[in-house]
Amino acid sequence: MILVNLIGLLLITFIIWWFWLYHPTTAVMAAAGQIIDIRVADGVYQPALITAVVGKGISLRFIRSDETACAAQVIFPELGLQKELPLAKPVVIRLVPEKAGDLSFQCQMGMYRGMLRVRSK
Ligand SMILES: [Cu+2]
Repeated sequence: MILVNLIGLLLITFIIWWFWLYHPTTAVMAAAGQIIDIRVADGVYQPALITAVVGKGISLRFIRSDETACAAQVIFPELGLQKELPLAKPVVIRLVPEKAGDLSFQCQMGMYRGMLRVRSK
């Protein structure tokens, strides 16, 4: 009984950490016009944090190797952008960030999560 409680507690701790406390730390900086490859596998985008500059277009190339339906879409909620990610078929999303700030992207359930950090210059 205690063991079951303990496992439950660990699970809750993990869920809280994953959804609210976890933030990607290593950033990939995108030069203007550059294509950034983002791997979609094992529950994480890699890289999950990309920095860009206002007004400089970048391309994000999503390459999905996770077969689960969870990874089937990528969504940029702030941009109202939603794309299907077919398995093993790279999908390029071109963006020109219009203002500084963080643009998140995620799968439809919010399990996969990433961030596009836009700087003013
Ligand atoms: Cu998902």
